[in-house]
Amino acid sequence: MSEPLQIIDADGSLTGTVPPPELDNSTLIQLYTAIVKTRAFDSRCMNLQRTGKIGFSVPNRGIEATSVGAAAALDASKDWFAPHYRDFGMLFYNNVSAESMFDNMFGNADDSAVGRQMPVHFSFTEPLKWLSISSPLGTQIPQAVGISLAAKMRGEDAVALTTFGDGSTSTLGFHSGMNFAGVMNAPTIFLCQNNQWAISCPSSKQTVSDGYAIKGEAYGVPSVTVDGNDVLAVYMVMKDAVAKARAGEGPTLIEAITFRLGGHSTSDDPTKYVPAAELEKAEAEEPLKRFRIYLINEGVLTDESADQIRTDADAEMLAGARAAETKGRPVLSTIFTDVWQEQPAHLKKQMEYCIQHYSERDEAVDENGEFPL
Ligand SMILES: Cc1ncc(C[n+]2csc(CCOP(=O)(O)OP(=O)(O)O)c2C)c(N)n1
Ligand SMILES: [Mg+2]
Repeated sequence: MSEPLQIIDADGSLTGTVPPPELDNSTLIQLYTAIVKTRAFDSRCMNLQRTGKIGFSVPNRGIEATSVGAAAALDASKDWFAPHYRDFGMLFYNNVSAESMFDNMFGNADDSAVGRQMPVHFSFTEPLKWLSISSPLGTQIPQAVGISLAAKMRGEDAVALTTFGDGSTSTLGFHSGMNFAGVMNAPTIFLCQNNQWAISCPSSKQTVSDGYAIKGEAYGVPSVTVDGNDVLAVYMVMKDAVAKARAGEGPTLIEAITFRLGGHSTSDDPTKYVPAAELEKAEAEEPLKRFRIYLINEGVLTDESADQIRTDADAEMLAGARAAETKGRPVLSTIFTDVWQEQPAHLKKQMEYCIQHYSERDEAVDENGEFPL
Protein backbone atom coordinates (compact mmCIF):
# COMPACT_ATOMS: atom_id res chain seq x y z
CA MET A 1 0.00 0.00 0.00
CA SER A 2 1.33 3.44 -0.89
CA GLU A 3 1.79 5.94 1.95
CA PRO A 4 -1.53 7.78 2.50
CA LEU A 5 -1.40 11.48 1.69
CA GLN A 6 -1.36 13.52 4.88
CA ILE A 7 -1.17 17.33 5.03
CA ILE A 8 -2.05 17.92 8.69
CA ASP A 9 -0.76 15.42 11.25
CA ALA A 10 -2.58 14.26 14.37
CA ASP A 11 -1.16 17.21 16.33
CA GLY A 12 -2.47 19.77 13.86
CA SER A 13 0.94 20.55 12.30
CA LEU A 14 1.71 20.63 8.61
CA THR A 15 3.58 17.51 7.56
CA GLY A 16 5.34 19.39 4.76
CA THR A 17 4.84 16.57 2.24
CA VAL A 18 2.75 18.82 0.01
CA PRO A 19 1.58 22.38 0.60
CA PRO A 20 -2.01 22.71 1.87
CA PRO A 21 -4.66 23.48 -0.76
CA GLU A 22 -5.32 27.15 -1.35
CA LEU A 23 -8.67 27.66 0.34
CA ASP A 24 -10.01 30.96 1.57
CA ASN A 25 -10.87 31.41 5.23
CA SER A 26 -14.61 31.15 4.70
CA THR A 27 -14.21 27.74 3.01
CA LEU A 28 -11.92 26.55 5.81
CA ILE A 29 -14.53 27.63 8.35
CA GLN A 30 -17.26 25.95 6.29
CA LEU A 31 -15.28 22.69 6.44
CA TYR A 32 -14.75 23.02 10.17
CA THR A 33 -18.37 23.92 10.84
CA ALA A 34 -19.65 20.93 8.87
CA ILE A 35 -17.46 18.59 10.94
CA VAL A 36 -18.67 20.20 14.16
CA LYS A 37 -22.32 20.06 13.08
CA THR A 38 -21.95 16.37 12.25
CA ARG A 39 -20.67 15.72 15.74
CA ALA A 40 -23.44 17.78 17.29
CA PHE A 41 -26.05 15.96 15.20
CA ASP A 42 -24.57 12.63 16.28
CA SER A 43 -24.81 13.37 19.96
CA ARG A 44 -28.33 14.81 19.66
CA CYS A 45 -29.40 11.63 17.83
CA MET A 46 -27.84 9.48 20.52
CA ASN A 47 -29.80 11.36 23.20
CA LEU A 48 -33.02 11.05 21.20
CA GLN A 49 -32.50 7.35 20.67
CA ARG A 50 -31.59 6.64 24.29
CA THR A 51 -34.70 8.49 25.46
CA GLY A 52 -36.87 6.49 23.08
CA LYS A 53 -37.81 9.36 20.77
CA ILE A 54 -36.24 7.95 17.63
CA GLY A 55 -35.65 4.33 16.81
CA PHE A 56 -32.15 4.28 15.43
CA SER A 57 -29.10 6.22 14.38
CA VAL A 58 -25.66 5.62 12.92
CA PRO A 59 -22.80 7.39 14.68
CA ASN A 60 -20.51 9.28 12.30
CA ARG A 61 -17.84 10.11 14.90
CA GLY A 62 -14.39 9.73 13.38
CA ILE A 63 -15.50 9.71 9.74
CA GLU A 64 -16.43 13.40 9.47
CA ALA A 65 -13.30 14.69 7.73
CA THR A 66 -13.60 12.11 4.97
CA SER A 67 -17.19 13.09 4.22
CA VAL A 68 -16.72 16.82 4.52
CA GLY A 69 -13.44 17.00 2.57
CA ALA A 70 -14.98 14.97 -0.24
CA ALA A 71 -18.13 17.11 -0.42
CA ALA A 72 -16.06 20.27 -0.69
CA ALA A 73 -14.45 19.07 -3.91
CA LEU A 74 -17.75 18.66 -5.75
CA ASP A 75 -19.99 21.22 -7.39
CA ALA A 76 -23.31 20.50 -5.70
CA SER A 77 -25.23 22.37 -8.40
CA LYS A 78 -24.44 19.68 -10.97
CA ASP A 79 -22.60 16.71 -9.43
CA TRP A 80 -24.26 13.67 -7.93
CA PHE A 81 -23.92 12.02 -4.53
CA ALA A 82 -24.52 8.28 -4.18
CA PRO A 83 -23.59 8.07 -0.52
CA HIS A 84 -22.94 5.64 2.31
CA TYR A 85 -24.95 6.00 5.53
CA ARG A 86 -21.99 7.53 7.39
CA ASP A 87 -21.95 10.73 5.36
CA PHE A 88 -23.88 13.29 7.38
CA GLY A 89 -20.96 15.70 6.94
CA MET A 90 -21.64 15.99 3.21
CA LEU A 91 -25.13 17.23 3.95
CA PHE A 92 -23.99 19.74 6.53
CA TYR A 93 -21.25 21.01 4.20
CA ASN A 94 -23.96 21.71 1.64
CA ASN A 95 -26.13 23.57 4.15
CA VAL A 96 -28.88 20.99 4.39
CA SER A 97 -30.82 22.06 7.46
CA ALA A 98 -30.67 20.05 10.63
CA GLU A 99 -34.46 20.23 10.78
CA SER A 100 -34.90 18.46 7.44
CA MET A 101 -32.51 15.75 8.60
CA PHE A 102 -34.46 15.36 11.83
CA ASP A 103 -37.65 15.15 9.74
CA ASN A 104 -36.21 11.88 8.46
CA MET A 105 -35.05 10.74 11.90
CA PHE A 106 -38.63 11.16 13.19
CA GLY A 107 -40.25 9.97 9.94
CA ASN A 108 -42.68 12.87 10.10
CA ALA A 109 -44.96 14.39 7.45
CA ASP A 110 -42.19 16.68 6.15
CA ASP A 111 -39.70 13.86 5.67
CA SER A 112 -38.67 13.70 1.99
CA ALA A 113 -39.38 9.96 2.10
CA VAL A 114 -42.72 10.57 3.90
CA GLY A 115 -41.70 8.35 6.78
CA ARG A 116 -41.17 5.31 4.57
CA GLN A 117 -37.45 4.96 5.20
CA MET A 118 -35.38 4.06 8.21
CA PRO A 119 -33.81 6.91 10.18
CA VAL A 120 -30.53 8.19 8.64
CA HIS A 121 -31.69 7.04 5.20
CA PHE A 122 -31.83 10.56 3.84
CA SER A 123 -32.78 11.50 0.30
CA PHE A 124 -32.65 15.01 -1.14
CA THR A 125 -33.15 16.61 -4.53
CA GLU A 126 -32.40 20.08 -3.14
CA PRO A 127 -29.94 21.64 -2.41
CA LEU A 128 -27.95 18.71 -3.77
CA LYS A 129 -28.54 15.61 -5.90
CA TRP A 130 -28.43 13.04 -3.13
CA LEU A 131 -29.63 9.51 -3.82
CA SER A 132 -31.55 7.83 -1.02
CA ILE A 133 -29.28 5.95 1.33
CA SER A 134 -29.89 2.28 0.75
CA SER A 135 -29.67 -0.36 3.46
CA PRO A 136 -28.37 -3.16 1.23
CA LEU A 137 -24.65 -2.42 1.09
CA GLY A 138 -22.99 -1.42 -2.16
CA THR A 139 -26.11 -0.89 -4.27
CA GLN A 140 -25.28 2.81 -4.63
CA ILE A 141 -21.98 1.99 -6.36
CA PRO A 142 -23.22 0.80 -9.80
CA GLN A 143 -25.97 3.42 -9.57
CA ALA A 144 -23.31 6.14 -9.39
CA VAL A 145 -21.54 4.67 -12.40
CA GLY A 146 -24.79 4.68 -14.38
CA ILE A 147 -25.59 8.25 -13.37
CA SER A 148 -22.15 9.53 -14.31
CA LEU A 149 -22.28 7.70 -17.65
CA ALA A 150 -25.70 9.16 -18.39
CA ALA A 151 -24.34 12.64 -17.67
CA LYS A 152 -21.40 11.97 -19.99
CA MET A 153 -23.68 10.73 -22.79
CA ARG A 154 -25.77 13.87 -22.48
CA GLY A 155 -22.67 16.00 -22.80
CA GLU A 156 -22.96 17.36 -19.24
CA ASP A 157 -19.78 17.69 -17.25
CA ALA A 158 -21.26 16.35 -14.03
CA VAL A 159 -19.44 13.66 -12.09
CA ALA A 160 -20.81 11.21 -9.54
CA LEU A 161 -19.29 10.44 -6.18
CA THR A 162 -20.09 7.17 -4.50
CA THR A 163 -18.99 6.39 -0.98
CA PHE A 164 -18.98 3.08 0.86
CA GLY A 165 -17.28 1.34 3.74
CA ASP A 166 -14.43 -1.17 3.78
CA GLY A 167 -16.94 -3.97 4.32
CA SER A 168 -18.92 -2.85 1.28
CA THR A 169 -15.97 -3.70 -0.97
CA SER A 170 -17.03 -7.33 -0.53
CA THR A 171 -20.31 -6.71 -2.32
CA LEU A 172 -21.12 -7.44 -5.92
CA GLY A 173 -22.03 -3.77 -6.33
CA PHE A 174 -18.44 -2.70 -5.68
CA HIS A 175 -16.92 -5.13 -8.20
CA SER A 176 -19.49 -4.67 -10.94
CA GLY A 177 -19.46 -0.90 -10.48
CA MET A 178 -15.66 -0.68 -10.60
CA ASN A 179 -15.43 -2.94 -13.63
CA PHE A 180 -18.11 -1.08 -15.55
CA ALA A 181 -16.59 2.32 -14.73
CA GLY A 182 -13.17 1.10 -15.89
CA VAL A 183 -14.51 -0.32 -19.15
CA MET A 184 -16.69 2.71 -19.90
CA ASN A 185 -14.20 5.32 -18.63
CA ALA A 186 -17.02 6.73 -16.51
CA PRO A 187 -16.62 10.00 -14.57
CA THR A 188 -17.18 8.28 -11.22
CA ILE A 189 -15.26 8.80 -8.01
CA PHE A 190 -15.24 5.80 -5.70
CA LEU A 191 -14.51 6.76 -2.11
CA CYS A 192 -13.93 3.89 0.28
CA GLN A 193 -14.22 4.93 3.91
CA ASN A 194 -11.88 2.42 5.47
CA ASN A 195 -12.90 2.82 9.09
CA GLN A 196 -11.31 -0.55 9.94
CA TRP A 197 -14.56 -2.27 10.89
CA ALA A 198 -17.71 -3.64 9.27
CA ILE A 199 -19.85 -3.93 12.38
CA SER A 200 -17.69 -6.42 14.35
CA CYS A 201 -15.68 -7.70 11.37
CA PRO A 202 -12.19 -6.17 11.34
CA SER A 203 -10.48 -5.23 8.08
CA SER A 204 -8.03 -8.10 8.60
CA LYS A 205 -10.95 -10.51 8.09
CA GLN A 206 -12.54 -8.51 5.30
CA THR A 207 -9.70 -8.91 2.83
CA VAL A 208 -6.19 -10.30 2.53
CA SER A 209 -5.22 -7.75 -0.10
CA ASP A 210 -2.90 -4.92 0.89
CA GLY A 211 -5.66 -2.43 1.74
CA TYR A 212 -8.52 -1.42 -0.53
CA ALA A 213 -6.99 1.02 -2.99
CA ILE A 214 -5.10 -1.81 -4.66
CA LYS A 215 -8.42 -3.36 -5.74
CA GLY A 216 -8.66 -0.64 -8.40
CA GLU A 217 -5.74 -2.20 -10.29
CA ALA A 218 -7.77 -5.22 -11.36
CA TYR A 219 -10.28 -2.92 -13.01
CA GLY A 220 -7.84 -0.43 -14.52
CA VAL A 221 -9.08 2.26 -12.14
CA PRO A 222 -6.28 4.50 -10.81
CA SER A 223 -6.23 4.50 -7.03
CA VAL A 224 -4.90 6.61 -4.22
CA THR A 225 -4.79 6.39 -0.43
CA VAL A 226 -5.31 9.30 1.91
CA ASP A 227 -5.46 9.98 5.62
CA GLY A 228 -9.22 10.13 6.07
CA ASN A 229 -8.84 12.08 9.32
CA ASP A 230 -7.17 14.94 7.47
CA VAL A 231 -9.87 17.02 5.83
CA LEU A 232 -7.42 18.98 3.67
CA ALA A 233 -5.76 15.85 2.32
CA VAL A 234 -9.14 14.29 1.49
CA TYR A 235 -10.16 17.50 -0.25
CA MET A 236 -6.94 17.50 -2.27
CA VAL A 237 -7.15 13.92 -3.56
CA MET A 238 -10.83 14.39 -4.31
CA LYS A 239 -10.17 17.62 -6.18
CA ASP A 240 -7.64 15.78 -8.40
CA ALA A 241 -10.05 12.91 -8.99
CA VAL A 242 -12.91 15.28 -9.87
CA ALA A 243 -10.71 17.27 -12.27
CA LYS A 244 -9.66 14.06 -14.04
CA ALA A 245 -13.22 12.80 -14.28
CA ARG A 246 -14.41 16.13 -15.71
CA ALA A 247 -11.56 16.13 -18.21
CA GLY A 248 -12.70 12.75 -19.57
CA GLU A 249 -9.90 10.83 -17.87
CA GLY A 250 -12.24 8.42 -16.14
CA PRO A 251 -12.76 7.03 -12.66
CA THR A 252 -10.60 7.07 -9.53
CA LEU A 253 -10.75 4.90 -6.43
CA ILE A 254 -9.82 6.69 -3.20
CA GLU A 255 -9.20 4.80 0.01
CA ALA A 256 -9.58 7.10 3.00
CA ILE A 257 -8.04 5.57 6.09
CA THR A 258 -9.98 6.48 9.18
CA PHE A 259 -11.60 4.86 12.22
CA ARG A 260 -15.14 4.35 13.46
CA LEU A 261 -15.00 5.98 16.89
CA GLY A 262 -18.49 4.95 17.95
CA GLY A 263 -20.68 1.94 17.69
CA HIS A 264 -21.78 0.64 14.31
CA SER A 265 -25.23 1.95 15.18
CA THR A 266 -27.19 2.83 18.28
CA SER A 267 -27.90 -0.91 18.58
CA ASP A 268 -24.24 -1.85 18.91
CA ASP A 269 -21.75 -2.09 21.78
CA PRO A 270 -18.26 -1.81 20.25
CA THR A 271 -16.54 -2.33 23.62
CA LYS A 272 -17.39 -6.01 23.13
CA TYR A 273 -15.02 -6.31 20.18
CA VAL A 274 -12.89 -3.20 19.45
CA PRO A 275 -9.63 -3.57 21.42
CA ALA A 276 -9.30 -0.69 23.90
CA ALA A 277 -5.72 0.09 22.82
CA GLU A 278 -6.80 0.39 19.19
CA LEU A 279 -9.56 2.79 20.13
CA GLU A 280 -7.24 4.87 22.29
CA LYS A 281 -4.77 5.25 19.40
CA ALA A 282 -7.58 6.18 17.01
CA GLU A 283 -8.97 8.77 19.45
CA ALA A 284 -5.57 10.48 19.46
CA GLU A 285 -5.71 10.70 15.66
CA GLU A 286 -9.31 11.87 15.34
CA PRO A 287 -10.13 14.51 12.72
CA LEU A 288 -11.75 17.41 14.58
CA LYS A 289 -9.11 18.19 17.19
CA ARG A 290 -6.27 18.42 14.67
CA PHE A 291 -8.20 20.68 12.31
CA ARG A 292 -9.15 22.98 15.16
CA ILE A 293 -5.51 23.28 16.24
CA TYR A 294 -4.44 23.88 12.66
CA LEU A 295 -7.01 26.63 12.08
CA ILE A 296 -6.14 28.33 15.35
CA ASN A 297 -2.41 28.18 14.52
CA GLU A 298 -3.16 29.67 11.11
CA GLY A 299 -5.17 32.50 12.68
CA VAL A 300 -8.38 31.40 10.94
CA LEU A 301 -10.11 30.63 14.24
CA THR A 302 -9.58 31.50 17.88
CA ASP A 303 -10.44 29.29 20.84
CA GLU A 304 -13.51 31.47 21.39
CA SER A 305 -14.73 31.40 17.79
CA ALA A 306 -14.19 27.64 17.60
CA ASP A 307 -16.19 27.15 20.81
CA GLN A 308 -18.91 29.41 19.45
CA ILE A 309 -19.25 27.21 16.33
CA ARG A 310 -19.94 24.22 18.61
CA THR A 311 -22.40 26.18 20.75
CA ASP A 312 -24.27 27.32 17.64
CA ALA A 313 -24.25 23.79 16.21
CA ASP A 314 -25.70 22.35 19.43
CA ALA A 315 -28.42 25.01 19.41
CA GLU A 316 -29.24 24.30 15.75
CA MET A 317 -29.54 20.56 16.46
CA LEU A 318 -31.74 21.09 19.49
CA ALA A 319 -34.04 23.48 17.59
CA GLY A 320 -34.14 21.17 14.55
CA ALA A 321 -34.98 18.12 16.67
CA ARG A 322 -37.68 19.97 18.59
CA ALA A 323 -39.28 21.25 15.40
CA ALA A 324 -39.23 17.80 13.77
CA GLU A 325 -40.57 16.10 16.88
CA THR A 326 -43.67 18.25 17.02
CA LYS A 327 -44.67 17.81 13.38
CA GLY A 328 -47.47 15.42 12.54
CA ARG A 329 -46.95 11.96 11.17
CA PRO A 330 -47.49 11.33 7.46
CA VAL A 331 -51.13 10.74 6.64
CA LEU A 332 -52.31 7.24 5.85
CA SER A 333 -53.24 8.11 2.27
CA THR A 334 -49.55 8.70 1.46
CA ILE A 335 -49.04 4.94 1.47
CA PHE A 336 -50.95 4.95 -1.79
CA THR A 337 -49.41 8.00 -3.43
CA ASP A 338 -46.09 8.92 -5.10
CA VAL A 339 -45.72 5.83 -7.29
CA TRP A 340 -48.31 6.66 -9.93
CA GLN A 341 -48.86 10.11 -11.38
CA GLU A 342 -52.50 9.14 -11.85
CA GLN A 343 -53.72 6.73 -9.25
CA PRO A 344 -55.10 3.51 -10.78
CA ALA A 345 -58.65 2.60 -9.82
CA HIS A 346 -57.68 -0.48 -7.80
CA LEU A 347 -55.29 1.56 -5.62
CA LYS A 348 -57.90 4.24 -5.10
CA LYS A 349 -60.30 1.55 -3.93
CA GLN A 350 -57.73 0.10 -1.55
CA MET A 351 -56.91 3.55 -0.18
CA GLU A 352 -60.56 4.33 0.55
CA TYR A 353 -61.05 0.94 2.15
CA CYS A 354 -57.94 1.38 4.29
CA ILE A 355 -58.97 4.82 5.56
CA GLN A 356 -62.51 3.66 6.25
CA HIS A 357 -61.21 0.58 8.07
CA TYR A 358 -59.12 2.61 10.51
CA SER A 359 -61.82 5.28 10.94
CA GLU A 360 -64.31 2.64 11.98
CA ARG A 361 -61.88 1.26 14.55
CA ASP A 362 -61.90 4.69 16.19
CA GLU A 363 -58.15 4.92 15.98
CA ALA A 364 -56.35 8.25 15.71
CA VAL A 365 -57.07 9.27 12.12
CA ASP A 366 -57.84 12.61 10.53
CA GLU A 367 -59.81 12.94 7.31
CA ASN A 368 -56.86 11.63 5.34
CA GLY A 369 -56.19 9.00 7.92
CA GLU A 370 -53.14 9.63 10.10
CA PHE A 371 -50.91 6.59 10.41
CA PRO A 372 -52.32 4.35 13.10
CA LEU A 373 -49.47 3.35 15.40
C1 LIG B 1 -25.66 -6.61 1.18
C2 LIG B 1 -25.66 -6.44 2.67
N1 LIG B 1 -25.00 -7.35 3.45
C3 LIG B 1 -24.98 -7.21 4.79
C4 LIG B 1 -25.61 -6.16 5.38
C5 LIG B 1 -25.59 -6.00 6.91
N2 LIG B 1 -24.68 -4.89 7.27
C6 LIG B 1 -25.18 -3.66 7.52
S1 LIG B 1 -23.96 -2.56 7.81
C7 LIG B 1 -22.77 -3.75 7.64
C8 LIG B 1 -21.32 -3.38 7.80
C9 LIG B 1 -20.83 -2.49 6.73
O1 LIG B 1 -19.49 -2.16 6.92
P1 LIG B 1 -18.77 -1.09 6.05
O2 LIG B 1 -19.11 -1.26 4.61
O3 LIG B 1 -17.34 -1.15 6.39
O4 LIG B 1 -19.42 0.27 6.53
P2 LIG B 1 -19.36 0.95 7.97
O5 LIG B 1 -20.60 0.50 8.69
O6 LIG B 1 -18.12 0.51 8.64
O7 LIG B 1 -19.39 2.41 7.74
C10 LIG B 1 -23.32 -4.98 7.36
C11 LIG B 1 -22.55 -6.22 7.16
C12 LIG B 1 -26.30 -5.23 4.55
N3 LIG B 1 -26.91 -4.16 5.04
N4 LIG B 1 -26.28 -5.39 3.21
MG1 LIG C 1 -16.29 -0.02 7.81
